[in-house]
Amino acid sequence: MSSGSAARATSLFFRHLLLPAGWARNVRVKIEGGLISATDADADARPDDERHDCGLPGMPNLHSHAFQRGMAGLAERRGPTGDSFWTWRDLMYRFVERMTADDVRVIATLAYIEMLERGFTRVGEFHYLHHDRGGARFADIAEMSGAIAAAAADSGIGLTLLPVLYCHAGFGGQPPRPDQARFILDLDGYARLLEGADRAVAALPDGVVGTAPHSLRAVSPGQLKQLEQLTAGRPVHIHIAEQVKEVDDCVAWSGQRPVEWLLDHADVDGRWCLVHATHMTDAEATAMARSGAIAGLCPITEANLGDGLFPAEVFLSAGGRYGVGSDSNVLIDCAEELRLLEYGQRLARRERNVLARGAGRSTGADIYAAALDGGATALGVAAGLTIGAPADIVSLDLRHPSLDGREGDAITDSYVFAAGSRAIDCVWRRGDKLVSGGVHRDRSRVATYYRAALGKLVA
Ligand code: NGQ
Ligand code: ZN
Repeated sequence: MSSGSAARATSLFFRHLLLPAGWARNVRVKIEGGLISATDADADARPDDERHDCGLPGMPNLHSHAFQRGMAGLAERRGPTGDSFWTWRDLMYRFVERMTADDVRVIATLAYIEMLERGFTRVGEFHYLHHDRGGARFADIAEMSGAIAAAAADSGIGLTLLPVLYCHAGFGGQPPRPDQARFILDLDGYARLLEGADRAVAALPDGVVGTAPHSLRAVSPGQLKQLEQLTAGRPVHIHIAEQVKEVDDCVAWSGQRPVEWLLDHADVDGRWCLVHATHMTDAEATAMARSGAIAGLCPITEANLGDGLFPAEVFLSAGGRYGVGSDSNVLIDCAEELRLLEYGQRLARRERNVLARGAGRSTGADIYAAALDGGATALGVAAGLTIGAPADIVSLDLRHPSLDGREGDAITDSYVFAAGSRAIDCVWRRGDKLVSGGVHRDRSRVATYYRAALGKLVA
């Protein structure tokens, strides 16, 4: 990533800018060393200011498995019997079998470029592909973590790396399946991986390393406790209650439902991100909200995999916080995640404007603000365009017919529900303009490598 423009002081001028307090007019944003040093509203543009119509803070993408971008669209053909999340997972395992560290790096770089083009400026990479083909150990246990960090560096996206502990095939410590061999670690290995991940991410300007017990299926209660001790103070992400079978298996194993079990057996607080948390009783949704944990919602993937619908109303009325993730990366698009989040609720409830926080409030603006705050918290960084924060900004072209003449929250509504990511013009990461006219500066070069890698993998 070139840091030419990030190094010196620059100023951007926006006719409309979404600041933490809401939309402001005629804002000069001063950027020094990639960080915001001032946001002056109702200002006059100066001759050297780079002028834009409209800017929003870049959205954190709190849950990604970057390598799955390589199989986008390749799991949509009906199989012999009952297609489900579990048959999809078998296909996904087969796809990952042949991937080298170089393949992962190239596929992740393209995925991250697309995230930047579609409104995300930081990614939480839930990273569990640790070993070489056939489960062979790399000389450096953090080789694959290094490939992810390199993809973040090459694309310019902010990275919160979440090295995953994956030990078992199911509840009660079931031995892993052969096709899970590339994921498996014990706690000693995990401790070494974490050190390697810290080293890999230290090369990035604002990298964060969290921790991720994969799921209650893959990690035993004893391992979860040890992991908590090993990783104190870091963001903790876990997949939970995504599928009904997982809930049933958890009840058969423990007598409790997954979210119920977790809240009873771990110190779940605001450092935690519970990814999916789809299948919860009202009591679980209320207790989860009160714990302060962030719900990691991935509407496009949850729809694609047939997971089910998050109990948003109960969760939000208990004060729950959420962010969004692109998970399987079958389609990468911030506005589309936010739109589908609301549309799922509308379809199920046969109501409108479900996620707006009260009468007279804008649905798009409330979802955008909630996902910004929840996503940043989950990824261990500050939210929004505040002084001292990285200048991670997405500009919209207000000449788009669906945005023409819009002001204030109507901009957010029209972006999320009408124009979508086609209205994205430029994207800055730490003050560096990576995307112009909706296209990342390295897209075509990286797409060439990507096609070569895929040509080999999808033969
Ligand atoms: C994953 N994906 O880690 O990529 C999982 C599948 C598993 C989702 N849960 C693997 N959507 O759950 O074991
Ligand atoms: Zn996931």
